[in-house]
Amino acid sequence: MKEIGRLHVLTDTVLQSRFSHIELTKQAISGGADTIQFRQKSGATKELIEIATEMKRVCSEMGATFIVNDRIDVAIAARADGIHLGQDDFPIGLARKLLGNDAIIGGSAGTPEEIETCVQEGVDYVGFGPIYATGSKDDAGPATGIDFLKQIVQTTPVPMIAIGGIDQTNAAQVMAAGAHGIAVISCVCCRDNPANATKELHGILNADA
Ligand code: TZP
Ligand code: MG
Repeated sequence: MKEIGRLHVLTDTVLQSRFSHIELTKQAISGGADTIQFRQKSGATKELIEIATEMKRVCSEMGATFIVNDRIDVAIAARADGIHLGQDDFPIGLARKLLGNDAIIGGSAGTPEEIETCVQEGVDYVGFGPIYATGSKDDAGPATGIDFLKQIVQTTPVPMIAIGGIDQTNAAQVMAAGAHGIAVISCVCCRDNPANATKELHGILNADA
């Protein structure tokens, strides 16, 4: 059975430039992140592969799952554990054929229809949101709200990773709504101390454990 992490940190060097993808990876894992997603929308492919390869090495050494956002070529080259694909990205079914059954494939969805598409195409988890308003993604769409998450989680047959505007103040509420886990950018990457910020989230997610 493929294990899907509960605390996904998406590394970002556009919203902030104090920490590199590698530094964020190390800090987030040391703070308790079980999944790191390399999210970089621009740059030379060769450079993306170099960064991803180092991130994969760090993740393996520190025991975290490594996912690449969007770029299946980079995921393959870096031997990532999986890929996260949006509705208009590389087709999920084709990614499965290329990466095989062991790969973790996540899909983004913001509506029940998009969830259905992801599930039919064979995702291992759905990244659902934005749950709350976010300034980290220009085309994120309207916030779904916590009540809708609560409702949609009941009928979704794969783990739901909630995303969008989630931070240390509302993560408990999101988990209580039935999400399998959370994915975050700014409340870790944009904080002075990403490791401590992750630790706070980890504490919230594991409060009942
Ligand atoms: N997909 C939906 S919302 C979002 C993505 C990548 C941005 C999440 O960033 P933040 O800073 O955690 O709101
Ligand atoms: Mg995408």
